[in-house]
Amino acid sequence: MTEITAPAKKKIIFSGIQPSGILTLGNYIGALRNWVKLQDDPEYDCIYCVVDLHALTVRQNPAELRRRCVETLALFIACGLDPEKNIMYCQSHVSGHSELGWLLGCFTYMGELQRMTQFKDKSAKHADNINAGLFTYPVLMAADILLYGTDLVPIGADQKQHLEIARDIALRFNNIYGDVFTVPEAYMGKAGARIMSITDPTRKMSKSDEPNSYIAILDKPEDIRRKLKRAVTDSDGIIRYDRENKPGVSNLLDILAAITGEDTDALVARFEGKGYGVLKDEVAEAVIAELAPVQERYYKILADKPFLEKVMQQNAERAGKMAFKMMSKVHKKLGLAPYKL
Ligand code: ATP
Ligand code: LTN
Repeated sequence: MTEITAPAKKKIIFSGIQPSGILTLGNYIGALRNWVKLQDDPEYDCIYCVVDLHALTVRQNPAELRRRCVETLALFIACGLDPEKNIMYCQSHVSGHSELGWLLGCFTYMGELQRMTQFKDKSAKHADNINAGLFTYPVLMAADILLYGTDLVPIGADQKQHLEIARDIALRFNNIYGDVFTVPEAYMGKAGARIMSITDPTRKMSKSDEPNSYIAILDKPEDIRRKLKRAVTDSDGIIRYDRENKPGVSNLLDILAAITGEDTDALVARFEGKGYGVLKDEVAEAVIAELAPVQERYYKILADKPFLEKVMQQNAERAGKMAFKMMSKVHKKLGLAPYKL
């Protein structure tokens, strides 16, 4: 007799990117490229979010923010994410994110948030606007993740600390109320989890920094060549992988390794006896070739506003239904009065 078993439940993947600037090569290598790899894995259902509410922790120009949300979604698709296979939408279109953010804030300690390096970095950078949102940023991120029963969160190394808090909050909540949230795990690519700034290779490449410090996914070939020619290195002239003492050269090797799939040791051997100029040229050409098809698709997709609108609305609806289920469960567990008595 054949036994009939229920189909295994797929694991949920969730990740987000802020529409706080033009997406960088760091976002591409550290996040987007891994998302594309995951979409074809039959084990997972993937949810990718433009986290516009998070971007508000830093003052934004309204017209620019509105435009960037749509552009970011277009870029997701241009990078190879299929809107039929994945749920892709804007965070502010699903109210469950903010609602769960509030509720989880009541299960998060001040001391936990005070330890966050991103909070310390951003407070130093925006000393005139150290708002409470900047402080509770990780709680909203935890809400994003826990809202969907997420199993796996593809992120760059800079977000590891935030994921830890999301796990701690989930465990704390589950300890009190039973099994409500899935405790998520981080998923980090082997190479390129931390791409550094090209003008200061001791800091991570970041889209809200000064444009010469990053390579944007949409940069023109001549700009990529110019920026990489000026990339800060060191004066000893030897190509060697040593993140601590040679952060600039190591960053270039990391970028090349992430794009070509070669490992950094093999690259060092291949560049033996060569100068930094040769390395910079090769990195520039590899980056240009990698980004060219993305750029070509991007401008076509961006021109098709009805398509983008449909993707945005349909996907927000799908996400909204999942979020509603979780919110109902959370309300019940917490003892919030039901709408119908
Ligand atoms: P901002 O500068 O506005 O803080 P950001 O450029 O750091 O933004 P986010 O939108 O915060 O980018 O991050 C989106 C995703 O990209 C996250 O998973 C993050 O870990 C990853 N990421 C961002 N910068 C890098 C980087 N330099 N190297 C690798 N991954 C990165
Ligand atoms: N905090 C992240 C962006 C982000 C995110 C998320 C990433 C917001 N919500 C949920 C993964 C899962 C950042 O600053 N890079």
